[in-house]
Amino acid sequence: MPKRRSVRPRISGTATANGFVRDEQDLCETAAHEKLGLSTQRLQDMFETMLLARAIDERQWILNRQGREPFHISCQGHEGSGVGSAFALDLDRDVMVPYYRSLAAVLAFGVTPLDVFLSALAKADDPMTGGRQMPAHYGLARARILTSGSSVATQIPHATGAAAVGYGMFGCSVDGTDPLAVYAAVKQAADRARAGEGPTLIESNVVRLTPHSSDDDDRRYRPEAEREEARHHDPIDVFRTYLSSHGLLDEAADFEMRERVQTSVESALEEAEAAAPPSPETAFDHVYAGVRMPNFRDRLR
Ligand SMILES: Cc1ncc(C[n+]2csc(CCOP(=O)(O)OP(=O)(O)O)c2C)c(N)n1
Repeated sequence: MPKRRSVRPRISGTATANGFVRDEQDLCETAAHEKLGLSTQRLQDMFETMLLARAIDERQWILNRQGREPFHISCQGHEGSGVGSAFALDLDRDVMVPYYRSLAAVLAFGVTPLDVFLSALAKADDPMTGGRQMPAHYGLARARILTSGSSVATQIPHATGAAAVGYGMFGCSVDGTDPLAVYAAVKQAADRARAGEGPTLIESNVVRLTPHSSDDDDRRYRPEAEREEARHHDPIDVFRTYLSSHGLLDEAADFEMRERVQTSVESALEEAEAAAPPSPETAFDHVYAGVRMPNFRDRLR
């Protein structure tokens, strides 16, 4: 897992009129990470975080099918965008406002696999909401992640509140399957903001590799060709290809990371499953001030 530390890479790419920082030629054919000042260690941390998100997510689908996690909404396809954005930010200063597919981003910000499973399995020790929210509603004060509501797009006013945004803002569009393209864009946005140049709207173009959630079947509404095409843009493959073609990750390191990730997922799940559920009497805690859930079991006696 990446350490909570800040980096200050220099962006040498040029911003075009619409603020698009990624020059296709530039980032695809020459070493983007060098321009961004990213060390091999940091790149491997990014990749491992993507693998960890994917492994947790895959485990969650299984838990859902086994009836152990009530609902799952997947991050698959969003790992590159999540990692690229989170790694470009300062974990000691910046605030994240995620949505339900932001697993890789929140892991990079300090959420642990155990936090994720405690939340997904609605345990009392779930540090997000104490087992009161649906799975994938990330929010964690210690990691500077604002709590997320279920209503679509409500994170936008939250984020605007946090960032004091106005209209007519600087914007750019990036390939969200490429963590380095997203990193470059978010780093530039953060640098602009810190220099007092205002907010940036970044459109991060991602693929969704799964159905909308565990409760629908996308074969009924998405053509096979479209689903197949998305699989060719799997951000994990995109980044692995990048790292190996630049000699930054060999087979052995890749294998070792995947083993480590699986071990971490299995042990976190084991611990989360053994954890206690919240007691029924605490159902109103943190929801209504000063209201205690009646003890129905006593009344039925
Ligand atoms: C205000 C509101 N209306 C409807 C829903 C139900 N809902 C949950 S996710 C979703 C689709 C969101 O689509 P998009 O933002 O494109 O993200 P995707 O899930 O496809 O990644 C809807 C309609 C909701 N959560 N909130």
